[in-house]
Amino acid sequence: MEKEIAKFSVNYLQILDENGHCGESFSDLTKDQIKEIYEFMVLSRIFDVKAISLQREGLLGTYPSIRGLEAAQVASAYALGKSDWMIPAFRENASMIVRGLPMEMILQYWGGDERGQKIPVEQNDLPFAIPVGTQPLHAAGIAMASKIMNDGIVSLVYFGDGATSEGDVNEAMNFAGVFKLPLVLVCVNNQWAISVPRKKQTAAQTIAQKAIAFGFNGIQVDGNDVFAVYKAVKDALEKARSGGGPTLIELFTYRIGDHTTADDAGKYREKTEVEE
Ligand SMILES: Cc1ncc(C[n+]2csc(CCOP(=O)(O)OP(=O)(O)O)c2C)c(N)n1
Ligand SMILES: [Mg+2]
Repeated sequence: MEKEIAKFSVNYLQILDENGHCGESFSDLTKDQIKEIYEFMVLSRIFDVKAISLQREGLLGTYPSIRGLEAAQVASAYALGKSDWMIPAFRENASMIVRGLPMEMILQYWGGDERGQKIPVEQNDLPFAIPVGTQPLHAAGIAMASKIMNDGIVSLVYFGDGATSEGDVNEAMNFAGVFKLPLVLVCVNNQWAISVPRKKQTAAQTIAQKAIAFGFNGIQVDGNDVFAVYKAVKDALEKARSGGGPTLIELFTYRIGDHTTADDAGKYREKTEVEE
């Protein structure tokens, strides 16, 4: 006889609608904090536009744009505590700005000088990880150290939708689940990994649901909704800090620009998709 022994569901979080309207007032942030987040988003957009023109002038090497990803990066980094660890992939320019790394250092790095990623020792951030999907294992190690030392520090690691096809990312999630690590795994699902669309990374309906197989919670969040991103990350950080273990947060968003300045997305995706 066959019977149902387990049942799972995946939630989606959205607070702002697609026109930027907020149904009920959002009280997790003060007016001053909301203004500061907005300033970081505008600053990140200006940084991005400037970086692309510097690259076109030959002053930077290859640069990965964050256009459209400002809410995802700014709100998630903003939710972190000062001594929490931020472990980026290679695209988290805005997260680094929020964490306080001087913008000239970020430009220095994309200009080919690795000293631009020499993170000040008092800042608990790792440098960009260019090899796709390697950094979640580093993050799991850092979170394991926090657990052993019982220091109340939570680690947050970013990776892309493409990175979820790497074994390393799945190993990190498995390790985090088994050892109930204070780790927040943020998958920035921008729908593309260079020219490979999200549907070719996994047959699963969501990326969030992958957490279920590793024994912890996964949630899909509107990654363009700054309040939803903040709330999901803040809740996951609190849960991790109080011994509740890891959370996988899928930030559902869109890579508006090319993969990097070395790419031409017009060659492999429809204009209508980008417009939509
Ligand atoms: C191990 C490894 N394989 C391949 C590459 C080349 N590469 C750079 S970015 C990228 C796609 C990453 O896609 P995703 O994880 O969705 O991140 P996104 O670029 O969308 O931010 C690939 C294949 C690499 N840097 N490292
Ligand atoms: Mg991607």
